[in-house]
Amino acid sequence: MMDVRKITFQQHGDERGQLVAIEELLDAPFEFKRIYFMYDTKNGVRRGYHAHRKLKQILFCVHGNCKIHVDDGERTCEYLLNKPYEGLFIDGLIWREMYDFSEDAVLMVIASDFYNERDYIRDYDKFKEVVSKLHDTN
Ligand code: T46
Repeated sequence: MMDVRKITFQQHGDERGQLVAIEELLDAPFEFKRIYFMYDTKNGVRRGYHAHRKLKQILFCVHGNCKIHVDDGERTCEYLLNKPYEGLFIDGLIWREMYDFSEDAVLMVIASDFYNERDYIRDYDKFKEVVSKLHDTN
């Protein structure tokens, strides 16, 4: 089963506008160590093209919109992120690609761990191999 799902976070709205707060283990289903964001993404760019071995993340398009393609080695799914209070939770061994960024898109990610290149699988065939080994042992 693909462990990817949208999470709708509580909006603390009042007459001044909106505020969203994310606390680890309460609003997000993991502890987090890192935040990063991408913006000024050029027209037509598609990025990602990797899976993670262990990392858990939530992706938010806090401004503008973009799409996320996810693949667990058996099936694929596409998600549109276009609300600042909605996040896409992606657990570990999922191939992901981000695309169709609007000009004003800011894609923010909270991650369960520090940046570690060894956690990345950047080759699709290798990803499929790791997934099938995992299925064989389960
Ligand atoms: C992911 C998707 C959604 C760092 O130095 N620290 C960091 O924390 C990150 C994320 C990246 N970098 C450096 C590494 C590269 O030189 O920033 C550059 C761009 O990173 P990358 O090509 O990995 O970016 P994307 O858009 O392909 O993927 C990123 C995340 O790396 C990845 O974990 O799941 O966003």
